[in-house]
Amino acid sequence: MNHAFPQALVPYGWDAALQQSFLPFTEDGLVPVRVAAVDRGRCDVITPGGPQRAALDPALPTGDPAAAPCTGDWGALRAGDPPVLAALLPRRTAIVRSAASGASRGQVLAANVDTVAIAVSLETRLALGRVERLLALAWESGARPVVVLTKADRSPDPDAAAAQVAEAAPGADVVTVSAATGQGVDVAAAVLTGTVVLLGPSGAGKSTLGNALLGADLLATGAVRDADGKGRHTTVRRELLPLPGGGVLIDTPGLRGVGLFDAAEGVQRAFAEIEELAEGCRFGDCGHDTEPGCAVQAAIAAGALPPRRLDSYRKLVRENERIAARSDARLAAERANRWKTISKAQRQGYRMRGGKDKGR
Ligand SMILES: Nc1nc2c(ncn2[C@@H]2O[C@H](COP(=O)(O)OP(=O)(O)O)[C@@H](O)[C@H]2O)c(=O)[nH]1
Ligand SMILES: [Mg+2]
Ligand SMILES: [Zn+2]
Repeated sequence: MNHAFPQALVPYGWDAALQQSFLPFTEDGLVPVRVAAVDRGRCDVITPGGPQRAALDPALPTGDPAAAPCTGDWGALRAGDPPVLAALLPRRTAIVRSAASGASRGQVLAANVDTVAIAVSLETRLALGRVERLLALAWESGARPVVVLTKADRSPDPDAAAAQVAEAAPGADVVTVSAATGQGVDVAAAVLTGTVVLLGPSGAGKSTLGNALLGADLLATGAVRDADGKGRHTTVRRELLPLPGGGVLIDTPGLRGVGLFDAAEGVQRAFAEIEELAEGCRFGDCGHDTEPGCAVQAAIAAGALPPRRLDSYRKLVRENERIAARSDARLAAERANRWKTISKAQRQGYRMRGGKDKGR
């Protein structure tokens, strides 16, 4: 039996803990792999012997977008023609957004991510609400968020922009880069560690930054089409690329609208200063509105908290509650359906026992 440590997977993040959790699969003769991309019922995996295209074992939960294999997953590959991805290892972190359809399910964008780089272009007006939403998503995932302000060469005052973003990103590093001049790329490389995923709208400069970090033009980039800053969707799929200083990069296609999914804790962390202020409110269930003794309103009155932050916080809390209610409704419906199926089977059993069976 081969219990060798797959050195070739170390640049992709393989470590002793993964080796440990893989032991049962080693005994079955399976090989450790990292999933680079999943499409059309197949996947690209990195094996100790290089990349391979594999089929998905029908036993994998492919129907559930929250549990289906995705970029960044570690798994076990069964040799064959084609090789088959037979199982997934438990995820350390998962970036989950609400799936497009009905938003009652979560969809995993990437698994086992250590650092979420939120790309924000300084070329266009700062969309702080979007940054806050992505920060909540990132905190919820268990990964560490970093805001990367891109295209510094296109901004009249990058420092002022960085200060504004920092106010909307408590607890997160904010770095400023320009791929055009090379400014800040070394700082970004130093803070973006482990498995790094680039998130942000199309045209934000994710792939360009990715290439600067990779030290090679491996990712396709696209010119911004027009003045509204909407880019073309140049990045069509997620990929897994080892970084020269260690770590792995996952580029993503631009995310236009990202819905939160079950992200209450992520929202709390993204608005940590409001949560902290709320500790000082007179009422434990203060709505931070017109209640007497509200420490949050007092901070706003004193100019210590931008009112925009409270609005944004409220919006994301409400959105998250709405989606939680919908997914609760879906679970209840699934339970009811299961019950219907069970009682139907029982009725059929009763009919059989009742002698209506014609003896076939
Ligand atoms: N001036 C300038 N342009 C940039 C910079 N980074 C990216 N761009 C341009 O912005 C456009 C979109 O970049 P891209 O990396 O494809 O964005 P993505 O959609 O987020 O991957 C491309 O035309 C890039 O050349 C930068 O630092 N400075
Ligand atoms: Mg791109
Ligand atoms: Zn209050």
